Amino acid sequence: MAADLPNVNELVELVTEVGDYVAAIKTHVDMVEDFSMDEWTKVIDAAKERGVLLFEDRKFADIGRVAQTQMGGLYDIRSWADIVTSHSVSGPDVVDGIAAAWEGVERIGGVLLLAQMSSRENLLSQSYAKRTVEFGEASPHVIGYIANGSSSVEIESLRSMAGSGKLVWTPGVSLTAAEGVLGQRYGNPNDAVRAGSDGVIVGTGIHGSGDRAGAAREYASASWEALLER
Ligand code: 6AU
Repeated sequence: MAADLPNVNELVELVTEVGDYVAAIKTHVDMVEDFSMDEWTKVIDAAKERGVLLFEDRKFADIGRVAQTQMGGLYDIRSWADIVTSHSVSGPDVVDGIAAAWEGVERIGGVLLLAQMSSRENLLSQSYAKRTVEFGEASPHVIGYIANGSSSVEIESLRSMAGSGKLVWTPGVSLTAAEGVLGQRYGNPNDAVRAGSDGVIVGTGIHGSGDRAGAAREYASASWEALLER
């Protein structure tokens, strides 16, 4: 679940409402207006209480040494995130930098590499996705890939490149919308899972709903039913 909300209390409320229906809470910690490490502990505790993984969608993209440092800093992502996202544009060492940061605080976590994107006219070509999967295969820290949830064809292609040893998680899914704002594209969660997605990443479809727990339950059951059909 993509918890794209701008303050800590709202995030805690959301985690409390939907925690039973989701596997992970995906955050963008740098959009939180009232961030302090003390306040953030409330989000960490709410996720822990419900057995939900914390997934910081940081989309690292720098050289390994800098990514290692960026896992610390004000947000100290290394101390609470179980999963982070990273681009592969800078080469494979970005993943080693992220892993070294976790090692430095005696934690381990998993990296999801962006092999595709859901936004229109993005530059992540098929050959880029293929190289990304090769980087992922060579690293024990890469647990899977982000694929374009709005396209069954792209998900199928990524799944066939990735095999069954790594996860494929897909943003860009909605039960109601085909298009989002500012170039976001959506596909149906059922189609995405049947095409090979192991987990749909839903933001607006849940946090923008009048009944957020009900929406989370609907996305969970749509994914589960599709998985049984796969
Ligand atoms: O359901 P939405 O459109 O409200 O939110 C989708 C979420 C956002 C994006 O930052 C993220 O998914 N996302 C990503 C991720 C997960 O890395 C990649 C991408 O290609 N498209 C995308 O929307 O929090």
